[in-house]
Amino acid sequence: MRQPAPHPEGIDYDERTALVVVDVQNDFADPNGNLYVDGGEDVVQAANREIDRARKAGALVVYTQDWHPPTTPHFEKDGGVWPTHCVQDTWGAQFHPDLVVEGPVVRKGVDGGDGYSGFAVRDPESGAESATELEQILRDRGTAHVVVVGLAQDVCVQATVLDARRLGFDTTVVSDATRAVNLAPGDDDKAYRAMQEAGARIS
Ligand code: VGL
Ligand code: ZN
Repeated sequence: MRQPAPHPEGIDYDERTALVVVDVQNDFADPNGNLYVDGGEDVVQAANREIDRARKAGALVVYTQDWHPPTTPHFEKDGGVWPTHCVQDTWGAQFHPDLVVEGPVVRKGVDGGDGYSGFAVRDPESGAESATELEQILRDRGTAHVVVVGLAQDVCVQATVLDARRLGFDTTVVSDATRAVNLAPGDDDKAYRAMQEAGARIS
């Protein structure tokens, strides 16, 4: 698949490019958040910079929002791996107040599924995957190129990038507009490698 040439001023946005802003929510991006990602607050300004460039070029900007019920096997207290975070209608689930939000919002994890990728949710009991509305939103716009920013690099950004590649989108992740959880040291490097092996470009 054709990869766009690196551009000195960053990504070349156009009408067939969609910027996907992954989970820039208080629980990840605010130091007081329940699943604060180191440096998460820096992602807000970097994401806003990409959002501004995208909008000026007529590119679609889509947002994902981790949106869990209070009880879900996604959470440590209920048998999962994560501290409780992004519970529906709480402060932690709200977008960071400085994030410019103008575009469709795709919520994931809504019915207790894992919802790492913006494109699909996974039933934690059966493992069955079902699509969110994200792919259709992109197809309706004739999207060819997907640019991904947000949190966290080694979890939801990675899952979203891998799905974007699986679905055939030319895909770029903007490295200064994402940060990793690093539950295990080196998860960030592993994630970049996996994304590159899937054909994504790291900008
Ligand atoms: C995420 C852990 C759990 C993310 C979501 O947005 O990267 N990470 N749920
Ligand atoms: Zn989550």
